[in-house]
Amino acid sequence: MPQSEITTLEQFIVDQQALHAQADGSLSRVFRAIELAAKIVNRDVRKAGLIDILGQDGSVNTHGEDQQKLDVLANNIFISALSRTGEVSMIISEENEGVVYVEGCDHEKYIVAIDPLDGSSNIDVNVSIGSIFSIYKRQNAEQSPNLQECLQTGNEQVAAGYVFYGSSTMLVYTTGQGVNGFTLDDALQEFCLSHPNIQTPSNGKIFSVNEGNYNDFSEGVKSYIDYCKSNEAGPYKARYIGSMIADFHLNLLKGGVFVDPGTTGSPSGKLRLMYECNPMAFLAEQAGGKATYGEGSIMELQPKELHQRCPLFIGSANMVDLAMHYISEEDTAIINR
Ligand code: P6P
Repeated sequence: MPQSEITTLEQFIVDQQALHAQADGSLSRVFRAIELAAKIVNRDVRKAGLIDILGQDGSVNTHGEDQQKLDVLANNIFISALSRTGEVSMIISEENEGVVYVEGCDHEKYIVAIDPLDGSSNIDVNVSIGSIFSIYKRQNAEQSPNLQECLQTGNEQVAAGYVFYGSSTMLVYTTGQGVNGFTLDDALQEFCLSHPNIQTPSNGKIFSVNEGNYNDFSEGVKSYIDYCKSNEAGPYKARYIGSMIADFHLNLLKGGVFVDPGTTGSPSGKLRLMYECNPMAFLAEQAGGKATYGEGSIMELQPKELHQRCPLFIGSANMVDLAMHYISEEDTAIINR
């Protein structure tokens, strides 16, 4: 790409800020922190096999899951970068049970929810992983920061995105004006605009679900999966990487549907609402796709607690609609009970 055609993430952030007369640069500073954290985590992910940061670090996270060394490292990197912006009062992280209150920042504008390293079970086997972020504005920055302020619906997000440590490293995000993808140029150490204005196809031929759970799915989900594998559907191609960002990104660009539904053992599914489902739903809808928990839009769900789980059907609009024809009301977890 000729030098004259390169748009770096930094330039894009500056250009975007210029479009909003009232912008004071605070959100731009948050994005720059996320960009820096992404570059540092990328550096560590790319050399994980060479230094002692593979494997488990011997602790468990708030959900009782073994923490990988890179999980903890990524979490510390993102929290440190966000805390130093002076723009963030609270951080929600998959790796922290409670709200992380940023010291000396009680009256700042933003709340950031992160999954610092999603897909961590794949780290040691060199399968793609990623970091997810979701940014909210505080409704009243004059008050003392508190947990209740964090429990906003996904419709309140001011920005969301992910960093995908795949065959290349990409940062994909939205501020509500479409979805743009930036690829890290290793030599320049700059994220460069590579996927402007991403629009996900309305239809596709890919479905992503962990069929190992088939017997524990509801009858509606089973019938939908049977449809995906039928001659009527084509059948669709089954693609399941086991890292949501990788599965989501594949379906976003090529057209398809990613499904992580409730099961008899876990009626609300496995994925977390605040820092997995909501940010991906924002991106999906901004790219022309859809995201539902089985009845309504994911982003309408009122969170009741930080690490709340919810079922997720996300991807190409027509494919999500078709999935919903198979998923009757009693099939989906009764989230709001
Ligand atoms: P399963 C990774 O740990 C993750 O949170 C998501 O990235 C991924 O989609 C899901 O879990 C995979 O879960 O139970 O299908 O292996």
